[in-house]
Amino acid sequence: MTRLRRARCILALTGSGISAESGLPTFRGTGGLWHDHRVEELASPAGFARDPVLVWSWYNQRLAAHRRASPNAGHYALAHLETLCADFTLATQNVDSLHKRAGSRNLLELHGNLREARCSSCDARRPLDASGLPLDEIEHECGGRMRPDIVWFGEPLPRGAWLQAERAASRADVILVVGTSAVVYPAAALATRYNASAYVAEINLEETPISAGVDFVLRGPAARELPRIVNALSS
Ligand code: BJW
Repeated sequence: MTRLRRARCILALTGSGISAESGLPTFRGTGGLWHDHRVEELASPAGFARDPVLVWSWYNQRLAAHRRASPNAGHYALAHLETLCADFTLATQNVDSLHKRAGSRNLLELHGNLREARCSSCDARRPLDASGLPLDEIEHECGGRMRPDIVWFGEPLPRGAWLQAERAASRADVILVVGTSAVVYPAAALATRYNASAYVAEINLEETPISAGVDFVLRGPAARELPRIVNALSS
């Protein structure tokens, strides 16, 4: 807590676990499959080329769930923490927009978001409402295909967001790693590979590949642990 209180620069890295208490499923582990398809099959350019209707069905269903969900106490605690720290960056792997809806401002959506679809050929964009993209509108008039505006396996992260995240990791005094299995790169590298002197705290229900190397571990749900930390800081 002292390290966090004294921190001049904080980076928070979040994954799907922070949205679990908003009712959204995580990717891996129990319930991390969708109709017997692995995430890697659905969230990849090859998977999209093979079966765009299947992939859009998955994203449309997820988008509807995102819109029904509300930010939880963990999302709000990070938005509040940002107001207490002059140099605060939130890098999320999530595409559910819950951090944005909770009021986080210096937010880097490393894996994109589901607010828009874009054409894989001409880059035309269209906003997505709660029902997502109609399956008969996947084919775009230019001959390309509309795809979700998110980052699939094998694709580079948005350059600007990634550079800002790298810089925030390099200068951070404290790095909070929340609700991520820390197996997907390059996002996971932000936790441990950019700054040997940062104090790294992990908040997760389970052990992850980075647990043994971090400075502090809180084994509990993010929606409980984050408000506890932030309330203690602001009291
Ligand atoms: C709770 C909780 C509660 C539950 N409270 N906690 C070999 C080595 C290293 C890298 C590679 C490699 N082979 C291939 C790669 C690269 C690849 C990669 O990392 N693969 C690994 C899986 C091996 N990475 C990429 O391809 C990336 N791009 C890239 O590297 O580009 C290079 C390039 C450069 C230049 C040109 C071209 C290319 C892109 C990665 C994109 C990932 N995309 C996805 C899907 C898209 C978005 C979407 O559909 O939503 O992003 S995959 C999926 O995993 C999604 C997530 O954002 C991401 C991370 O998952 P997350 O959030 O951590 O979820 P889970 O389920 O894994 O974990 C949840 C955690 O929460 C658990 O730990 C629970 O315990 C915890 N929890 N409830 C607190 N209440």
